[in-house]
Amino acid sequence: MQVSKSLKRLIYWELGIPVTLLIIGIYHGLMQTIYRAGAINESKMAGLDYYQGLTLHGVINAVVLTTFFAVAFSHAVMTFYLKREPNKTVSWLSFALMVTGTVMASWAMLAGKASVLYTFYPPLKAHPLFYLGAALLIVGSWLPLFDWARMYSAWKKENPNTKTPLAVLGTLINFIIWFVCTLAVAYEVLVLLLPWAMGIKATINVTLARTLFWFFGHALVYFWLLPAYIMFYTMLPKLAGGKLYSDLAGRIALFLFLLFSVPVGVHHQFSDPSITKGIKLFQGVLTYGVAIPSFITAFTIAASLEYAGRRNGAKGLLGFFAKLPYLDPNRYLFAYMIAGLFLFVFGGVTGMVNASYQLNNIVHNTAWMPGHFHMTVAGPVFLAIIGMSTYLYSKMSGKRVFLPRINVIIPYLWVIGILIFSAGLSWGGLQGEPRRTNLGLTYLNPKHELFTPEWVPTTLLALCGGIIMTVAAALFLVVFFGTMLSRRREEQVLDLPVSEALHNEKRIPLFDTFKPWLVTMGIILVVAYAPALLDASKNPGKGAPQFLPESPVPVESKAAGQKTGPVAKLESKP
Ligand code: HAS
Repeated sequence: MQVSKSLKRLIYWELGIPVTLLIIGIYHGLMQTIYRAGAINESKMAGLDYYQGLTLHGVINAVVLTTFFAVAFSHAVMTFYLKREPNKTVSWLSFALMVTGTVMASWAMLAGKASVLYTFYPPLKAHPLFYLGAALLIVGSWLPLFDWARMYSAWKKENPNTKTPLAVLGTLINFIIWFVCTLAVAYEVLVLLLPWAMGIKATINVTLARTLFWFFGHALVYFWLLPAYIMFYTMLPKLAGGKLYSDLAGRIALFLFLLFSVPVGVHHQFSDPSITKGIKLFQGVLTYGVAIPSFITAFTIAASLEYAGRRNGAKGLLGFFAKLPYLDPNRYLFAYMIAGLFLFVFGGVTGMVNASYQLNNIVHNTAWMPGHFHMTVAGPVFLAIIGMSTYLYSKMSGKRVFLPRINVIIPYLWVIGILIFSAGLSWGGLQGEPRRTNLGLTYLNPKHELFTPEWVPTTLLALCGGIIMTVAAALFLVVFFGTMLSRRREEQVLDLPVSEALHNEKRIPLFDTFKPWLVTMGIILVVAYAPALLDASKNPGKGAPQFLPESPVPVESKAAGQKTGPVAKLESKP
């Protein structure tokens, strides 16, 4: 379909800005693996220190890129399916707020005034502009939801008995989750962090801040994931040459995300002392609930791929795997999606390990954790984002994809990199290798008393994976910007692949309306979170020992001459 110049421009900017920033995000990802492998024994390189780099890496890749993309992609989906455009003023105002917020936060990070990582846990303190910037980015991304709701209700009035298109349903659900979960982080920023960062309040309730953050933080991961799921359900079967196995399965999965995405954040706080065991158990059980829609997705998409493979001539039980268009440059989106799904099998399994209260004790805050999340957010999510960014830009600008054969191998190269990288991290994590630590200064520095040789192979493996990932990401940048710089050769259109459903079940009103789901969501949220927030408010904790960026050992223990960490462990062995 044809769309206005204004919408085209808006989508180009919303895709182009975060992809440009990704250059910084990727550079700092590679630097992480280099520091951690002990190849650098310094606290900074090229004027940027380890924690500053890690903050830039997390904020740009996991927050800025994902949020800008979700808004751009959702504009495209809503316009394409509802055949009407979003309001210009609202969309550009949302864009302006997101850009202003990003500039403010980027300044604070680059100036070294906000090395607080993407979770900005207190007592780490950032410059007020970092918090304000984050708040503006979020508020900017809220605005389109209200406009899309208006577009949707106009469409619904004209089509009262037609099923809401699955992609539209997914988009609205995603942004409702986003709106609800970000209310908590907005409260954390405006009421707790900003007054403290500005010196108006002297102290802060760290546990409450963490609990509010994780109310937002786990739902955030589904806000990242749902655009990819929308692509898997509504585009992948068609690209594979088949049909979506069941439309109803997709609807059920999406509504389950609405119920379970938010009330599970305490599973990030299993080790926090102030929250009682009952709440941890309850949210642990709900965490298994939030895996159900992903299991539904795994079976539905596998069945859709099997159908496609058989249609393409496959025989035998698993022969369909051999009849899918893995390397077709004209259907490169298939490559990005199948590669992401493959990684998500491992991302899902490691997530189930994290969700277990007992196993979590072993892996919490170890390198296992980035191993898990690089197979989720840097797996299906990142691949869907970069593949779709190239696709949307190329279609809407009428420019052909630059280096199409390279483009189709990028996702597989990325998969190889991530598998090696995450294997190193997961292996190291099981041996106690900590996350978020400049290992090159201590544990991976042979001259240091904390040197831990067990982590040499694990960090080297992660370094090898990191180099391959960097090559894949650099190739993506060449393809994306190469496409931007090439000449227009085709008609400029907004066109998305649309999968028909093999089982197109008749419309069931419960799965085509939001009210009962929103009410149930509210009830589960209150039951899961009221006691957690009460606990956190009542028990602020007695305060953590002080750490300095250059050492994983608390200051007091160092002053008292005590050894901690693996050295202490080894010395205490009989
Ligand atoms: Fe997670 C920590 C539990 C999913 C991201 N997670 C994190 C962190 C991040 C993150 C960033 O319970 C770290 C936060 C921090 O900085 O501290 N996670 C889960 C569970 C799931 C899960 C149960 N996580 C995700 C997704 C993420 C993500 C999705 C990003 C997008 N996670 C945890 C827990 C922690 C945690 C604890 C805290 C740990 C701690 O101690 O700090 C589930 O949603 C996973 C369900 C997924 C599945 C997989 C389904 C498989 C599919 C693929 C099918 C493939 C096909 C194709 C059909 C059940 C759909 C096959 C093709 C071939 C060619 C073979």
